[in-house]
Amino acid sequence: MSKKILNVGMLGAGFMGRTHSNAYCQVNHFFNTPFQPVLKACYGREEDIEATKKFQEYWGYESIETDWKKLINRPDIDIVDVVAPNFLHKEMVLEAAKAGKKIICEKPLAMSYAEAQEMVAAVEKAGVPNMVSFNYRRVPAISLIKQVVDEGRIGRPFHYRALYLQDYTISTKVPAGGAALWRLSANIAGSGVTGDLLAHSIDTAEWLNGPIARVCAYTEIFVKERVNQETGEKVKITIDDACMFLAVFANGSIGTFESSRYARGRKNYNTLEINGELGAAAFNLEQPEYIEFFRYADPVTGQKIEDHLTGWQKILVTNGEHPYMKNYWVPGTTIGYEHTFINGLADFLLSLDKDTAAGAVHPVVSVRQAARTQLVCDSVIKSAKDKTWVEI
Ligand code: SOE
Repeated sequence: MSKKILNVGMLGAGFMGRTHSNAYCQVNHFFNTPFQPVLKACYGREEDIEATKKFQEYWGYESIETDWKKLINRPDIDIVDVVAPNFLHKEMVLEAAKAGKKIICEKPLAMSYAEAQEMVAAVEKAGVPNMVSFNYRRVPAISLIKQVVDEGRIGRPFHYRALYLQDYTISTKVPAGGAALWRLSANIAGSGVTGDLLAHSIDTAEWLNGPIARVCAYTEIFVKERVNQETGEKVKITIDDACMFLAVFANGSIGTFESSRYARGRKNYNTLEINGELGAAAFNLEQPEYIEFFRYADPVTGQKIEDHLTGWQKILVTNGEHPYMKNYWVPGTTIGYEHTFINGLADFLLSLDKDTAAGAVHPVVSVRQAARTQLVCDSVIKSAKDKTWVEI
């Protein structure tokens, strides 16, 4: 099948710029999408030009722009991919919607729910295809848990538990601001671990277990001042270094969420567990090809399964019948972090064409859905600030 060219404009050249660029390069090696992405142009600030040139060279972008508005409005750009720091997401998405471009945006969607609402209005008015990159939904194992929940194998859910832990900001010498550490500056990132890490946990939780109805949170800032990498001055840190919250889901189950960048030893420890009447399922990103599953009762009869081998099972999610896996290697061989972005992009590209849409494993996470996650994040921050429960 001859593929239709889709020219990509990448707005950012950092870590997420790499994960998204790789996905465009790889997607048609594994999925039969009707489009051929072409890495047409990437954006970087004038002062970051050397780093942007390296990025261009590594990934094969045809050109560089140092003015993101110019890049968005170039007639040869079809997809605008927003991977710039969070404070730029809104303006970039609004401009891309105005220009009628297809939009992919990194999480968190925005700095606040108010911004997110503006973005939803603009994108929906323009009627352009859009996706927010909540990549962990595209881990085959998490996707299998979604299937297990939808099949009724968990039954009535009681508990949901999520952890998202890192440890890279423990040293007081870690500066704030600058290309690598903008996540520590409130005016650039919006929030700390809540928007950066818990947004993932919340997105996955609501996908698996339905909407969160109310939250009660506590946040902490462990290092209150840091040197700004760009100005050399000491700045007050106002983002949440750690956040814990209790949640009540609309389905009556209750949840705990914990996130920190001070969890010594934890690098990208992203886990979840759901416990229901008929069964339970658990996932840990450090063993991404497995789910753990506890089968208590038959979802059809509701009867306890009598078996002397009852207990948690560790299931290797690499078979062709597991989500996404038929597109990769032979059973038993594994895939990794970068494939979550490839899987998400495949779903996006397949869903752009009515003839291939049914081939997408999951619907994409729209800007509207990501705004909902933003609302939960804002409610968590508000709850911590006001020291009270917040209804969502
Ligand atoms: C932060 O360190 C970060 O890169 C997040 O921004 C990503 O969303 C997460 O998946 C990995 O950690």
